[in-house]
Amino acid sequence: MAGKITLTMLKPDAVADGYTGKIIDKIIEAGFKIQALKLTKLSKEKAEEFYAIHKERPFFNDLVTFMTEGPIVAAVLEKENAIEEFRNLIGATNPANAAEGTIRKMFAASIERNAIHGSDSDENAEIEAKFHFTDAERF
Ligand code: FUP
Repeated sequence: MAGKITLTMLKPDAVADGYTGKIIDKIIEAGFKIQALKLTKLSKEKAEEFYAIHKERPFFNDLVTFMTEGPIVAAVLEKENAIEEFRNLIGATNPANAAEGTIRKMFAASIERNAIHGSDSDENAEIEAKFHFTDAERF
């Protein structure tokens, strides 16, 4: 499966603002197959674990608070060259720098509240997919 999957989270801002359907539609239109999908909510501990790589960064506490403020939609997505293709679809981390037509450009308010996550490597995609889903939940 190397190179074929990415893990996304529609973040609490996007879900609360009612963009779930529109964002999933864009993902499917872009040619991604949904392997797994759920509405869930991160606990403080799980958010800290997911973003552990950013533990020492000044924005870490605000990031954890934001990611736990409401439900998220987690999904495993499958496509050839999934990591790069999906990061192109969602756009730059800061929506102010995101290209026209990207998900962050269309639906995100700021770098802190940027609507959507995409894995940054094949290795992390598998780790993040297992973080959210059991094998039995993936199709
Ligand atoms: P990305 O891979 O695009 O999700 O971005 P990063 O892994 O660099 O950052 C993870 C999350 O930390 C971002 F989605 C939002 C948050 N962040 C900030 O709040 N401030 C920053 O300066 C950088 C990232």
